[in-house]
Amino acid sequence: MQVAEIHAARRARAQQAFAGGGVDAALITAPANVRYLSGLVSSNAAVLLPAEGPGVLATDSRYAEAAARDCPDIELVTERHVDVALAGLAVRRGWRTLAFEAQDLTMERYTALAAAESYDGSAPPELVPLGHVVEELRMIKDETEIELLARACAITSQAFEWLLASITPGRTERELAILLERAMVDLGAEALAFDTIVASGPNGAIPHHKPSDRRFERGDLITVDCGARYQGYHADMTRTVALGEPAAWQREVYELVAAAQRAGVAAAVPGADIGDVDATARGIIEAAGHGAHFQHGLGHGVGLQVHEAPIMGYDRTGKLMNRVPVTVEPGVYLPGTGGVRIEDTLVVRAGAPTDTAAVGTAAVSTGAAGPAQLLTTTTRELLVL
Ligand SMILES: [Mn+2]
Repeated sequence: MQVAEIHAARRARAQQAFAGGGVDAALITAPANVRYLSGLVSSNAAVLLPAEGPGVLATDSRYAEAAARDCPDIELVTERHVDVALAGLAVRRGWRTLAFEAQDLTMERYTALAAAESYDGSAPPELVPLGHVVEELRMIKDETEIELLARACAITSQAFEWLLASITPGRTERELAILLERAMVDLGAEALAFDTIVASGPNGAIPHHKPSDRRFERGDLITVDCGARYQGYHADMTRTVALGEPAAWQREVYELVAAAQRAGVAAAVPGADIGDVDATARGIIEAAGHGAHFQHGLGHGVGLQVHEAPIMGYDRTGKLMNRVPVTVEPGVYLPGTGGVRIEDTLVVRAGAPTDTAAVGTAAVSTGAAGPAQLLTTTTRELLVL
């Protein structure tokens, strides 16, 4: 399938998803959703999708050339106020009920969209929330998307493995983060998927610690949470390593988190309830008396955003499906003492991918761990440096 056809097929699926709900057209404004439906990467763009028939893309003059090049199959409007331009077009075409993405539109932009002055004498459209229609479509990835995600994850694993030689006493968290980020870019990352976390010693107890000037010491556990972005797709991986021979408690906590992580990966199968997957991993940590030391969710979807549907937590419902990439990232955090987190990005699979060569990863089979396809491949054994 040509790239333009992929985006046209996605728009058709989005139309099917909201058609029949009494909505004449949908205004898509969330940047990742606009990119998913049009192929355009822009900080100021929107897509107008009627319930039936071709859609319209709007962006401003800074992106007009890219839009003409990358999105040749969709009508293009070049305007600075993309929401109002497309809503005006909808009204002129008789599409009176307009669904909008309440999760994205600010109050200020909504107010402009609802204002009579925006419509040159016509009545404004009736605005109704669309819901997370496009985010739900984005959950299940096609093999092309999985290939890009696999590339982002391969860069991440490779950069991390290169970094291990630089984890030495006296090095600061900030220095290590910069070395890793540079390595990911050198290996082909277009950007970072998110700000790198390096948490050493007692800082390991803070799940989203910001790298500081603390110097590594022998006896530290060091948690590194990192990811490369490749053609829009975000990798997410965490490893915890020991600097010097670990104390008994460090090894014990590590083995506990590793067991919970393996169980979570094994439970991530098509049809599994996401609350149950969380509970499977969490139950192991709770049984060891550390339930209170694992307060975040087990994982999340990854794709055009680093955190996207499905969010896997103890208070979440929904089912995993074939070709849904997620992270599995349990942790144990001991305030004032330290912590361990182990995280992989993986793809929920009903079976092996049809063309493993195209997916570009050696880690298709996870053996006893279950049928998931692990995209981040660095060892999960405790590395003692
Ligand atoms: Mn994550």
